[in-house]
Amino acid sequence: MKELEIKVKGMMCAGCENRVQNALKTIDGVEKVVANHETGIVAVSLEDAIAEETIKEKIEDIGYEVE
Ligand SMILES: [Cu+2]
Repeated sequence: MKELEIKVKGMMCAGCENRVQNALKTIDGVEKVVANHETGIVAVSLEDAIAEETIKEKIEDIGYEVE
């Protein structure tokens, strides 16, 4: 298990936090996601085998920008 903190642009409210959290939880091996629109940080706990790139692509797929 590892932890990532990803800086994301474009989350404006709690609804955005939920969108990001729900999208990332659909990835197999993602255990926990906490998104904070005020800081722009998305904290992800995931299995070691999952590439950071996979997480970032998912965030971009739903319309947010990864810094
Ligand atoms: Cu929003």
